[in-house]
Amino acid sequence: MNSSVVISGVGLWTPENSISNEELVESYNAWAEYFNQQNQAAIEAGEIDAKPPSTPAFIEKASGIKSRYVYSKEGVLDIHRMRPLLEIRDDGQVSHQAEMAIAAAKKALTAANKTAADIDMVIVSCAYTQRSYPAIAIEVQAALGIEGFGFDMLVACSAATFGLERAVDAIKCGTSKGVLVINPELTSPQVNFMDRDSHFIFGDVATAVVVESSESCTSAHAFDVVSTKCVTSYSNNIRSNFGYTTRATDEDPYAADKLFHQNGRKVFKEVCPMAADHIETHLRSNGIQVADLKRWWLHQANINMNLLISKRLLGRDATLEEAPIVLDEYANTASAGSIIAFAKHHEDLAAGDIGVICSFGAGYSIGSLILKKR
Ligand code: CO8
Repeated sequence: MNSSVVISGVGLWTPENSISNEELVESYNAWAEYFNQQNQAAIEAGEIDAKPPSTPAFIEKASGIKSRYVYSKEGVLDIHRMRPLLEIRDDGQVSHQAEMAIAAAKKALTAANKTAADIDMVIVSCAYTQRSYPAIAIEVQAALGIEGFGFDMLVACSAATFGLERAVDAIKCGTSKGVLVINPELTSPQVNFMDRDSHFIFGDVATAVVVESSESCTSAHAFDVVSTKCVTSYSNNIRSNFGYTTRATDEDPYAADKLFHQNGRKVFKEVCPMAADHIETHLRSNGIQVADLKRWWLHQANINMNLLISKRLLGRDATLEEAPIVLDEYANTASAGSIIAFAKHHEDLAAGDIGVICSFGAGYSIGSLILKKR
């Protein structure tokens, strides 16, 4: 029998702390009131705009988000700080992002029925890494006792799917026997909690996936990777200018443009048709009809985007069973969103059932994997 590349295990690590819309808005509104008081003269002179209040009702209606998890809750709701407080760790201690990655990786290994000896490639792929080098992936590799190599990848919201494509190709080519693709999405340090348009969007989480050959697979819940497809198209509508060169430009390293910012409306309008077309083309090129899909593990940025994409393809609303939503609880977790949906909603599928993982976001970047339950 021909061997195939399989996803044999997935791990999800969820932080202990969460912040509801109500808590977040109470803090933002208190900060906005304080800002407006402090800047009353400039606001009255028309030099700066007053900060408008945020509302939980807007957030839930516009995005479907009800709460988000945070790696560190300390400092986020403090109106004199408005950013998380992370404990300083020295170089000999495990870094924050590696800690998240290791926790998710261990769960994925257990789910895949594998040990460190079965893995020889570690990809840490996410929207940001907390340092440039040594790679977080190499720190994780060492902590787990994996021989071989590791590297970091950054592709914003499509980091997980793009990393998985690299893993699938490595198994296909025979350059690796087992790959861990890990997405430690520590987004909260990059969220502008003083911006009402985006303060509610993101949450922290870590996911991990084991990719191997069907020949070595002993997992109870494995999926053949039928096909992968990645595409990018340059856009400035989702951007962060954070980077190591700021020091050399004498700019404010904490300015709003150094944090996540976007033109959300444009993103919505441009990315929905791109993602729908991408999924349809990918399925068609593999001789699969949209109606054949049992499950859509879609990127979790906005519930209205997911409804629009699935409706465009199906001609009707997808049910929650077909296209599960996790963003109500997790918010947008950058590249991890579609993998959380997969982690929570795959064990009920029967042999032969087909599903698609699809991410879409900054770049723009879109990545999809067509999976078939073994
Ligand atoms: N409370 C109350 N009112 C508000 C608020 C608020 N918090 N925010 C805006 N409003 C008001 C606006 O001022 C506006 O008022 P008016 O009509 O009077 O001008 C009205 O509400 C409507 O505002 P919008 O047009 O902005 O609202 P939308 O319905 O478009 O919803 C969204 C905004 C939710 C942002 C929506 O546009 C959206 O989800 N778009 C898609 C965005 C998206 O998917 N982006 C992907 C980003 S993630 C990614 O790519 C990864 C990046 C890397 C990770 C980064 C980690 C930090």
